[in-house]
Amino acid sequence: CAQVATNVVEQKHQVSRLKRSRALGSRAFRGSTVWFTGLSGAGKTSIAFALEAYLVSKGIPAYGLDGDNIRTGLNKNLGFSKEDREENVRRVAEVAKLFADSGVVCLCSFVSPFAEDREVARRIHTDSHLPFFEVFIDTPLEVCEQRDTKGLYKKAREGSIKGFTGITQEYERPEAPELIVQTVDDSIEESTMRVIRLLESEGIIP
Ligand code: PPS
Ligand code: MG
Repeated sequence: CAQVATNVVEQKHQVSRLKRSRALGSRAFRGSTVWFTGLSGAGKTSIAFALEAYLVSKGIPAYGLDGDNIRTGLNKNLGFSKEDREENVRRVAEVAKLFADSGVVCLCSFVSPFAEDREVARRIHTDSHLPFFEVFIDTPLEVCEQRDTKGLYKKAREGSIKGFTGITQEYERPEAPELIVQTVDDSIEESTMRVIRLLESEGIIP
């Protein structure tokens, strides 16, 4: 068992969430996390980054954390085994919690194929009284594989990528996400609008 820190005591901030939000230019505290899950090629990054652009254009601070990007920095020591994906999601959720606490709408786009790991991400937020919205980008495997924007499905079928989600590793569909987005007949703009409607109905967007 790895060494863990003991004798650690929580240190309380002097600044409230509302005060911090005001310094960011927001009248109200809007800090929250939108967690996009779905197969590779489902549209997570496109929708999350379109939403980021929309929020920022409305003067709402937002920041997108994306699997491909995080895996070249913070999580560059992690691969795609079940254990590494669990740690990937856990670390990102902890970072997202900090963004949300700071008053930013944090947009996380990660395959996050395991329900247990997504539940951990949710708990990390709800334990700190921060809104967490799980958005399932429900694009069928056949469609993702047809698109194959990065050529990864081809490689996975040929056997040169091991443990590829949907091909040689499982994807556990969310059972009770806050929103399901079906991208097949919709444009990126239309899919993004569905998430915007959710955030409006939840009071994150005024
Ligand atoms: S996870 O499951 O949440 O830890 O994955 P994530 O951090 O989102 O990284 C997924 C991106 O990495 C590329 N890639 C793979 N995806 C799935 N399975 C395997 N084995 C794999 N190997 C590399 C791929 O570009 C994923 O990005 P998206 O945007 O989902 O296609
Ligand atoms: Mg992506």
